[in-house]
Amino acid sequence: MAENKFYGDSATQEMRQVAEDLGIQTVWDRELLQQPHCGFGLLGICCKNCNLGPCRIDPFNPNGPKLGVCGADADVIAARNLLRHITAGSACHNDHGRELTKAFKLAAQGKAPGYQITDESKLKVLAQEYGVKVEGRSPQDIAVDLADRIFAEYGQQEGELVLIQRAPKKTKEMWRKLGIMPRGIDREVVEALARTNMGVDNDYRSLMRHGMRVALSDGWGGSMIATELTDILFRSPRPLDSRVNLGVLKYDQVNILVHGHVPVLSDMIAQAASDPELIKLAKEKGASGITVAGICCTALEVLIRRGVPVAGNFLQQELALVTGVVEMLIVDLQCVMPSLPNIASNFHTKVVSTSPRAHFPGSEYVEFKEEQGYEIAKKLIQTAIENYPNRNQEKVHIPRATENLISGFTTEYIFEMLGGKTLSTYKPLNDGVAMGRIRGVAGVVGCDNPKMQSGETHIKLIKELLKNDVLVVQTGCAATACGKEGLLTPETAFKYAGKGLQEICEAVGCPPILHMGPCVDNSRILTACCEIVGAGGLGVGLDELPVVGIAPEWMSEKAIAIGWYFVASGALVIFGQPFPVYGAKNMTNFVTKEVEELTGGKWAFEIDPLKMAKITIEHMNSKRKALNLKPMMYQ
Ligand code: SF4
Ligand code: MSK
Repeated sequence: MAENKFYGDSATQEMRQVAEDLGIQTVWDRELLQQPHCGFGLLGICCKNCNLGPCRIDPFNPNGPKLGVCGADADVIAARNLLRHITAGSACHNDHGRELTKAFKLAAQGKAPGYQITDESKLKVLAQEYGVKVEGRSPQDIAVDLADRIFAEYGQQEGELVLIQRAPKKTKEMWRKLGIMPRGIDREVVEALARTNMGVDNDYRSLMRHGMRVALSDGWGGSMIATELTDILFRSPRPLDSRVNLGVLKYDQVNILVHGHVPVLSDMIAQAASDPELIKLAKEKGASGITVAGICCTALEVLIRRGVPVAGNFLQQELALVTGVVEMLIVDLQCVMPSLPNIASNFHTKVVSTSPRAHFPGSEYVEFKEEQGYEIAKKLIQTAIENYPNRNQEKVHIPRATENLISGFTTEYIFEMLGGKTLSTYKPLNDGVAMGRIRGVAGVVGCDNPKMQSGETHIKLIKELLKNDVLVVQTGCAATACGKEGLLTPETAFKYAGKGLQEICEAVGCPPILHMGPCVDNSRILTACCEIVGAGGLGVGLDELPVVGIAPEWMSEKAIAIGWYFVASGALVIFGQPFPVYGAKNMTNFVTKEVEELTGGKWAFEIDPLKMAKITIEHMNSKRKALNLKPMMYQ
């Protein structure tokens, strides 16, 4: 294998070579074939919202069209397109929250035997926020009422979301003043689609204001609901050890991969895999046991609660199959490449799709129903075991690379970590920031993207942030990228942390990078920011905090939605590559400058990881100055 022919972590490089040797096309090959990507698309100035078009604005030719057939200019076209991206991304998270609510209600009613309420204290806190009576009632009765309230919030037409009330007063007043406080969850999505139809909302600023409302209904609505209910159903995470990268797959075991996002499925597979009957069957078939590992965010759901190893992030989903040792790949939805059944056809691997929302031609379809969750999971695992003898040993290749990682830091656990069990406070963190030991907090999140360096952007960025005393919180595939580099172990991370950050981490016993879970758990970052404001000394609104959100290798519309709910909540958000907006001058100005006057947050686009770090540090410094905090202690 030629050294460094491919970029990325060593397992990715190794498996890309194997794929090439087998003549299997992967995401990197297809990305190359798309180059150069369409300039109009990249700039956000093509529109096919009606049959007067499709239209495109031509910024390259002075005599080219500057308006669509209907008269829409570049700003309107880019704003409508962007609003549709935000909406699709939010819809995914919101629908995920709906799925959790459904499973939660069925569990409470005793109709989904494999599921149960495991965190009663969190249930009570959430129920009280939703105005559900808790005193003298069983957890099941509380949960049924809570589920109904949440379902009603999806269809709510007027008023305000419940969980957004967690935000500081100043921030909520800003949203009300701007008219972007979300009224319901589904209604904001529907209104966004209506507004972007030809000839409805023709003002880019108004379209963007609604974009923020939709995004807020995701972050403080659907995503936060998903996080809360997942904790209540499947246990609230606490830090635990596990392993990451393709080397977690085993030569002598039945390997089952779960891929997608909604833990209703993956958790049940993880549970059923330790069923003695199934382990016995695996042994009868010649395997030494059953390995369940995950891809993408569903991996992180079962990682943070059960310590299930992570086989890989988004870009590694195809490579995982190329190992030739995967007996079954079980998918639900989001970020699941349509190419998988075709790649699996080169091996004995069975691909099973399970969601009525997400069908994959070439896969088997087994609809997952919570009512029979455990039975279905068992049946799927049994089929995977029966497939083990079909493995073609000549095609087997597992890369060695794996790393340890620690994950499972929640808003609540950070309380405990900082204040001990008796003292519930974020104050030590705030003091660390105020005294100049910690510069600020950066959320390094999002996907991995073949247009970038397959994870390397994350690594370079994070090392630079740590060096400059920035505490890092992570979710999603960005976290997996850092895990693969060994950065999610306290020892490795300490190697790179500045002196001030090290002192705080040592004093409170936390690593300088906190893995908080999958993408929906970006809602934990929102609630942690609320706690920081609540602990005092760092301003009274979210916009005053020295925090920055960064998605260095974003690819999904969900990342756009997440970025927007942070911008609407007052944060600077940096994307490695711009979302399609640069062809529209006023829109570019709006997202990178003007929006700051409205919410305190804004966008920056920068591909170079060291420059990303510089923008982050400068932004934190300016927030520190505005708060009149002490200079950084050691720099
Ligand atoms: Fe063209 Fe306007 Fe129709 Fe878009 S909505 S395709 S810009 S005519
Ligand atoms: S899975 S949205 S590639 S983080 Fe959440 Fe990873 Fe991005 Fe999908």
